[in-house]
Amino acid sequence: MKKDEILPISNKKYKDAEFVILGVEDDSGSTYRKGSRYAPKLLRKFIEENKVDFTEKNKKSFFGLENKPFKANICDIGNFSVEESYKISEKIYSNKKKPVIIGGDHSITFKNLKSRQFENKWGIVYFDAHPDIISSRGVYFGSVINDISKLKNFNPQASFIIGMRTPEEEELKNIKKLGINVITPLDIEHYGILKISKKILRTLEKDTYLSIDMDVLDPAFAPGVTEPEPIGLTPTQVVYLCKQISKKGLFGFDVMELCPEYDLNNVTLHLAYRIILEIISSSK
Ligand SMILES: [Mn+2]
Repeated sequence: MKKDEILPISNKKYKDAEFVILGVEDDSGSTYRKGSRYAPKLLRKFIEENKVDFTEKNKKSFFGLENKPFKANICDIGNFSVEESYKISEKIYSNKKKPVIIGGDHSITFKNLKSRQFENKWGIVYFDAHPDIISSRGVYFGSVINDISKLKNFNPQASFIIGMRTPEEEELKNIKKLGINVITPLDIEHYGILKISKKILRTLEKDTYLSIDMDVLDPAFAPGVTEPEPIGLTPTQVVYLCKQISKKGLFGFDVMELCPEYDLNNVTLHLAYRIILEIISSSK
């Protein structure tokens, strides 16, 4: 890995890092637009070329409402194939560190969670326009939540799908069967973000994983995704909720389904990077 392909927020060696960033260059689990495999490389290229630097030396070190300096211990280890990423995730988890995965298609979330030993009950917060809970087919980007539901100690009642707006009939049945919580964009509009956020924080387990499909955002903000759907969340809503959840504690997170070929002026890549930074900066 060349030095300019490592993100500027990488400030520690692996052994001293709490967060370990890895890109996974794979879109074999996608059946719609291909191209998310290029996202990790192009995101790094964009950050390097545009000098998007939020490290303290650049003085842009303040995040969110708390104006907290950006002080997390981070090691960016580069980009990998999906097969390589399983072993890396296993190591990250066994070393009690937190993976930050840049996708790639959404099936990578399940493929890497499989590498963790789940000793306690745990849940997921899944930001996505689609519930990805198909059960008639497995281990692809439409079955992620159903695949995850079979992992040890998974608690669907302490899990959320946020931003859903295009479920299939089969998926609505599976949501009910599993008992997973769903929050739609209209729920956020109706109840207000504070009320929604309190409900999420009340419900989560101590062990929580956060997964973001960039298509949870409205295509006006994030056109460069695999499967865009109108009537999505705003960046501020996503970041607000993610920061609250991150403050409570996460054992890892990912940002998936970026599709740079359809992006406009790299706005989706830029937003994805900022979301990653905001989550890390709020971590407890
Ligand atoms: Mn999706």
